Amino acid sequence: MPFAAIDLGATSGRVILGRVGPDHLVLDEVHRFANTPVRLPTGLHWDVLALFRESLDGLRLAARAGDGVTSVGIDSWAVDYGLLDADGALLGIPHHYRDSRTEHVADRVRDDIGPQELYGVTGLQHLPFNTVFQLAAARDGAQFAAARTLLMIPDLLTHWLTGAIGAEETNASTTGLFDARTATWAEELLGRLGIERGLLPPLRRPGTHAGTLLPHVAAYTGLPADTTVVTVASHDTASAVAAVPATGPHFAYISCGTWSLAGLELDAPVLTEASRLANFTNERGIDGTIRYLRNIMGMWLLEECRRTWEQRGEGLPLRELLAAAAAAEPFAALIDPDDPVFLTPGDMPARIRAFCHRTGQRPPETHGAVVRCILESLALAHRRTLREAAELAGRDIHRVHLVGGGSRNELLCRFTADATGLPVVAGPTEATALGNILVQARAHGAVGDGPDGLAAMRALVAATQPLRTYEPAGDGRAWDAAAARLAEFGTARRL
Ligand code: LRH
Repeated sequence: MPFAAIDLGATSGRVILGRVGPDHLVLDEVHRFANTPVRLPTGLHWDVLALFRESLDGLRLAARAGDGVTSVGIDSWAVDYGLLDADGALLGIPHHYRDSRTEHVADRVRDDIGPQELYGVTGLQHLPFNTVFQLAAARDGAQFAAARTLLMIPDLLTHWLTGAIGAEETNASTTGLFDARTATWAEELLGRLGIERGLLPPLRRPGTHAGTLLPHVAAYTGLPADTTVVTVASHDTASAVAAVPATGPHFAYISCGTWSLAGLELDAPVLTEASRLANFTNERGIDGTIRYLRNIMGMWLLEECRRTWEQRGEGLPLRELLAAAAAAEPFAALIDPDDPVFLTPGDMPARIRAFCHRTGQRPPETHGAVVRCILESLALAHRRTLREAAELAGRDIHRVHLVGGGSRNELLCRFTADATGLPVVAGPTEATALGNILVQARAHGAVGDGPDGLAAMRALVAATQPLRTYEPAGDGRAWDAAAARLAEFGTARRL
């Protein structure tokens, strides 16, 4: 059966057609487009209309691809939202989470609700751009006053495709307004934050039907009007984790793209003070699972370096950069990827050099040395995060699944295996789209349902997608020494 996934990432979007049967799972990317944020006097925004138009064009291509489209599912990055007025019109242009307007807002919210209490209910890691802080920044504005409905980005697109209103729960769990213990909106907190309960739509679970296409959407795309939009795990990371080809409980995952999301899959949230202080999050996965993880700055560091170099006419193809990194001196310079100085867009090589200066290291000069510094530092951050997660959750890790675009980066996979001392299974690259498609397929009975439905989905991924295992090798003691060096930098405040 064919299913269409609209998969929106922070730098690009895709429409992917997935064909699923009992023993096959084949993806066909029918449309890819850039996701380019736009800076306006009001800050950094997403071009949501362009994203919607490109999604429609992708669906149109999917409709023509030959064997039809059983249903459509949408996932995107988390935390960002659009506001609708009483007539259902979009108020303003959704902000990008990397916009700086939330910079000091968290402190204000903390004055109203203490961080312990906030964590005890939501279990959410502190990130300056969590929806709760974005809303606090927006609260005194004219748009917020007129707002009647808040829709997360995939829910907004679902609304524009179908007219339906709802809040998908894996993405709702990234807002800071969701109760991790009960999987409902955190009603009591809302009142104290000055957020009307009615602003938040009813929650919906992955695997349920959101609605059917509006007539003008069906006419434009060429899809039948009774085509359903299935609610998938609309937070891209939740979709990616659903497609991790793991068996048993003793695995960790790293969903590695713009961000590295590294952690464990648990049955219940960990809401301890130690967990809060280590800044682990308890986001919702499919089937009521908990994604116990921490955000690591990820390939963003490399992407921003490449953007800076390209602007200066010094750009090199990724292959050449990675070859230069492989040949560069090991552990010459290290950064803490979780230092907030790396969060916002801008001259990344300069910020990396400044970090090295500040910590008494010789700054990397060549492109190869910068890339080596990034990849070794990311591998060390993977190690630190997974070890802390294992300890805080009381769960042994026997292997690491590294999925997403970063799984194509051999050097990063090898460094991660060496740094963690664990086998790293790399792939699938398209984990997010696979998770999106598999949840749709399951809703249509095309993969095993029932209590072990998630295991059946993962078994299908393992049986059909190319995977590569990196056994830990190299000099373990050199990685231990590098980890100790990183620990000494004492980054004042992590993400
Ligand atoms: C990854 C991601 C991540 C969020 C961030 C905003 O794309 O969804 O899980 O923390 O974007």
